[in-house]
Amino acid sequence: MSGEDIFEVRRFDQLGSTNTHLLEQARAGAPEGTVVVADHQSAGRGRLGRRWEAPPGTCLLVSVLLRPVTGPEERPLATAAVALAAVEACQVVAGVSPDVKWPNDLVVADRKLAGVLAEADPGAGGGPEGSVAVVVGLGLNIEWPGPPGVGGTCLAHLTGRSLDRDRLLDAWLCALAPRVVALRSADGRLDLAQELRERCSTLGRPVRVELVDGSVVEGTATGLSDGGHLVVGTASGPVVITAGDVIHLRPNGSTQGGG
Ligand code: BT5
Repeated sequence: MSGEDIFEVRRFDQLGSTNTHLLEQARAGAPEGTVVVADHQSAGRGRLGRRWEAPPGTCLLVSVLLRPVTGPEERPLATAAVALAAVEACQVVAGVSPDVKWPNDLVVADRKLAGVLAEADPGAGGGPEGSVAVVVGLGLNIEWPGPPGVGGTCLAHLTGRSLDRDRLLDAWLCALAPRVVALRSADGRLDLAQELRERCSTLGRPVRVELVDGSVVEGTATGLSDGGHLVVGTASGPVVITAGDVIHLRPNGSTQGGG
């Protein structure tokens, strides 16, 4: 079975941002499982107003519309479902096994291979009662390692060969399908959280977490909650992080790469 038997895939040569486009479609009533893919984005977005950049045709730029019934406390698991499906697609198509750097990066040897952006729109109903639209976008570098200075990498550099974007898209959709089902049940969400723990290279590391309000938490990443939040052990006890930029520190406290 191909991924396009499971998801409704809409393809574009160019969009501002696949996430922005799909959020608009969600407001217009698009169903769960709608997928938007573009060869190029003129205004690709990262978190907190940052940019996602990629020359045309070099990156898998794709977003999926989910309508989870869960509350915001479990929303990180939607990011995890997309990231873990991307890990599996890289393994199947490229023989590359990235780690997940909490909350939203795929990394190989601490270099950023992909980023995930989840955005909720409570105004875009239309799904099961109590659900909101959550659009989750993935940018996966295939031929270009990202802008200079960001410490990125791409599958072509990691494998020494060029890879077919459509095969990666199809492998990602096939890997995503069971994880979207998992998001719908309490047991499935526990399984996703456990899979994330097993893949997450942040766990066990000394970290500095920069929170959205500008404050900083430093300590050791000791665990992930069942909702996918990061637990950092600090001098004053454990702190649960719901959102932030994680910098992996070397044991002597120097940095190893940021968001
Ligand atoms: C992310 O944000 O990593 C989320 C990126 C999500 C992109 C996808 S593409 C499809 C969908 N549609 C969108 O508009 N977005 C999603 P964040 O953690 O904030 O990281 C952003 C930072 O990553 C930037 O500030 C740069 O430092 C770096 N960066 C930008 N482009 C990159 C690339 N191609 N490869 C590696 N790093 C990059």
